[in-house]
Amino acid sequence: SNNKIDSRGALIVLEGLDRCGKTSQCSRLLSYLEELGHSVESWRFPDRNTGVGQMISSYLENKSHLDDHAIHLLFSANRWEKRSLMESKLKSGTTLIIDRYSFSGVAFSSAKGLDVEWCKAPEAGLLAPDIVIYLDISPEKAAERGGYGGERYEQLEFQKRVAQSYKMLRDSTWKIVDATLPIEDVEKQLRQIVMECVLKCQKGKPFVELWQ
Ligand code: NYM
Repeated sequence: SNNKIDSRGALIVLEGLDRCGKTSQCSRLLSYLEELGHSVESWRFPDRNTGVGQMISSYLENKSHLDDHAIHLLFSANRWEKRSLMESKLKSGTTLIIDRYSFSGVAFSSAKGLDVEWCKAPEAGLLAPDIVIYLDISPEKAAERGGYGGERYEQLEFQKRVAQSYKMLRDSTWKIVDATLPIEDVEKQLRQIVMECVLKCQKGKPFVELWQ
């Protein structure tokens, strides 16, 4: 409509099985972008600091029991309670690097047997990531890395089903990165993917919502 460029931050999501290396790659990306002088924050879901997040945390630690549908909706609510802050950060030019998002929500709940379309429904209207980076590792290799804590879902058989669920969620916004490569090689690939995306968003890229 006019020639004003709506520059904004990029919404970058990292996804993958437990122990795929997401969390350390997120913090490496954060320092990389900070060093380049970008305005950037790293977030994670679940955000265990909110009231909803504390209910989720207690469920994951096996300190409480919840119906599979109920916990699914709490994970979703935990994203909805951050939606407006997310949009205003992005609009003000801050890039967000997010450790897990709606794809974890659908992959983990549908791995329990919940209907995929039912799982996607409460995510509709959340901001769609500009890019989803999937750190690809087989469930067996992830398990070999050890350090599965005692949390719910951290079991090989379950992770195999999660991997299958993730596969059907892939679309054109996904970049699949081999997470079994040396950590520096993974980092190098992520830097490239992320910088390209950050520049695109700086030039003005319209927001899209899940799940279209
Ligand atoms: N998880 C995470 C879900 O089941 N649904 C969701 O919507 C999200 C965001 O929580 N095993 C699961 C995946 C993980 C667990 O995540 C806790 P983390 O990254 O270990 O804190």
